[in-house]
Amino acid sequence: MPYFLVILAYFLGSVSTAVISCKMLGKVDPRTVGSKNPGATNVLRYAGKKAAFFTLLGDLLKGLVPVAIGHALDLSWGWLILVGIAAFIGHVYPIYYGFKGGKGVATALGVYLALNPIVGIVVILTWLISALVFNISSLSALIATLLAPLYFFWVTSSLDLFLGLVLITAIIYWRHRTNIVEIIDGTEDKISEKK
Ligand code: NKO
Repeated sequence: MPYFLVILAYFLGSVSTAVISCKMLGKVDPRTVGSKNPGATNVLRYAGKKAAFFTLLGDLLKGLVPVAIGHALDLSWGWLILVGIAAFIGHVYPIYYGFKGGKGVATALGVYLALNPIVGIVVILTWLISALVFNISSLSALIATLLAPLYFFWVTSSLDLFLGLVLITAIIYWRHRTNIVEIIDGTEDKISEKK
C-alpha cells in the first residue's frame, strides 16, 4: 500500500498547475516567458494574480494531499517523506512534460504542511519575513527550505525525516542555481518594484 501511494504521488506531482491554470485562463504559457519556470512567481509576473493563486494552491495541494493520505494510514515518518519526495520529484521532473518541471517550492510547502501543520506555518512565516526583508521570492524560498529540515528534526527527532527533507532542500537549491547567481550579482527580480 505505501508503494502504491508513492507512485500515485509521483503521477499527481507531475501535473503542472501553472501550465493548466494559465491555459484555462487564456494566459501565456509560463514556460515561454521570464524565468521560463512553471511556478507561482513566474505566473504572477506574466499571467496575473488569479493564475498565480491557482498555481500556488494547486502545486501546494499536490504535495499536501498524498502526505495527508499517508498520515491517515498511519505511515512512519520514513514512508511519509518518501511519499512527499515522490510528489516533489513529480513536480520538478514531471513525466508528462519531458521531465522539465518547476523548482519545487510550493510542492515542498504542501509536504511540510501535511507532515506537521504548525511547522509548515513556521516555514511560511520564515518565507514571509525573508520576503519583507529582501523582497526576492527565490531567496526567501532558499532561506525557508534551508531551515525546514532543522525545524522538523527539532520537533520529531526523526533522522529518516531529516535526511529526506535535506534531499528536498538540496534539489530546491540545484533548481535555483541560476537564481543564486543572479542574487549574488544583484540582478535577481524583486517581488515588488519600488521605483
Ligand atoms: O521564476 O525563478 P523564479 O523567480 O515560484 O521563481 C523562483 C521561485 C520559484 O518558486 C515558485 C513557487 C511559489 C512561491 C511563492 C510563495 C508564496 C508564499 C508562501 C510561502 C512559501 C514558503 C515556503 C517555502 C519553502 C520551500 O522560488
